[in-house]
Amino acid sequence: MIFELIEQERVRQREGLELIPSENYVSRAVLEAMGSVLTNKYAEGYPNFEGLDGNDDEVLARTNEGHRYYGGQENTNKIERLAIARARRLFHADHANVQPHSGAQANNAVYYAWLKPGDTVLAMSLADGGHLTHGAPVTQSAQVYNFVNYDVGADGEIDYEMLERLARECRPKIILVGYSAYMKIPDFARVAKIAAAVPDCLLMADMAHVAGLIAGGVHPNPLDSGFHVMTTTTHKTLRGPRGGLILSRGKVSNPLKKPERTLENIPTLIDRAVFPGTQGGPLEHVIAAKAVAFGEALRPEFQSYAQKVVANARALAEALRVRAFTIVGGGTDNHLLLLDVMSSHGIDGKSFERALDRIGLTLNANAIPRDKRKAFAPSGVRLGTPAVTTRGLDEADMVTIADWLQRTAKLCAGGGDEAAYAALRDEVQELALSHPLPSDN
Ligand code: DSN
Repeated sequence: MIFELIEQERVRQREGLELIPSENYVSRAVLEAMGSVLTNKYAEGYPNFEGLDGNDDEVLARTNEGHRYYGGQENTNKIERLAIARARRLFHADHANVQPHSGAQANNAVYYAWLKPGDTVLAMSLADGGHLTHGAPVTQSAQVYNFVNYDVGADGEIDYEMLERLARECRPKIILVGYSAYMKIPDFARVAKIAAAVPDCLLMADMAHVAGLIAGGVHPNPLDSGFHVMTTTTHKTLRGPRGGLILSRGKVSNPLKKPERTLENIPTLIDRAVFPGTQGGPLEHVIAAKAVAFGEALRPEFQSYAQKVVANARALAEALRVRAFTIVGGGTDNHLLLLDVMSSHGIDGKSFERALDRIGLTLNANAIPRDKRKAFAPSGVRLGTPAVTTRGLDEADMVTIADWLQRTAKLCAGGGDEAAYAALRDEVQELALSHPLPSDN
């Protein structure tokens, strides 16, 4: 039963095109590492963190000791050391914790590592493009810590003046930059300067959406601009397995010994906050798949992939603009776009999402800044190019996709016609099937 459903999902992915900006298609090697016997193994604790500079062979030659609570770790220690070493190389970090099960777990671990209950975090509101885990009232962290929100301005950019004023007034213990629906490049150096005037303030970047663009050299790295910590998921632009990752700058020491609470010790404070602070056994099959994906991202081809993701997003934005779609912020500097389809076509985002599902194009309904509509039928949709670029689509294909979006928006606004939807579905399927999934190769 489950096997058949997985096969049906494979067919859905093959025959359709994925435009959700936080999704991607992994390689066969990543998929196989995920589905390996490593899922049988407990490995609570950490491998040894010494000797992680250098290439893979050097990392493996140096040590295979660890601080683990179970025997039989000769392979898991090596796998996790390689994952850590590759992540450090990819993101110029002093340390990497590869164990978070998700981006939410990664963010919560950083909060737990640095904050006391009631401490203030300055972050972007969910409504303006932030993330649930950045203090949305429904989350556990919002019950424990005091989240204060800055917004985006009318131009779609972070309101840096508001951020600076709030930092002065609230003295946050964390300033958090990083978003789920933001199309500009944050000015990390400007935020670092603001934070420098706040005592004991940790600079944290949640780069889940753009980590692959950072790895591919087309987006700045916050760790290069004075940020202490960067969290990310590993499955979006980074094109790895579903999971989380925490990168940090500072002194790396033995996680069994509690260090003094200083910004310098943040790598070890985070290790202790991940395990045993907020998680138990790490998912070594996922960590192996992360190591494979980091290895892929270290290759020169990945830089070319990242460049194409951004070029495709720009081409898609332009093709949508000339087809009268309203693009929030006027365009994009990264992999994603936010469209206000209520203002351009008089349809809500959820209806448009469902109409596109019928033709095999997948995206998600999304609120736009200062949206007056309810979350389940917001004014906008969010879409992006990481997955279709992996599939090999180019800028000319983005014009075709924009055309399908325009025709579907008209069908959706006009009540729809079954035959017209079916004809569009055939066109999408033909393009999709001519670009196999990477795991089919
Ligand atoms: N749920 C992710 C997204 O789609 O942006 C963020 O974690």
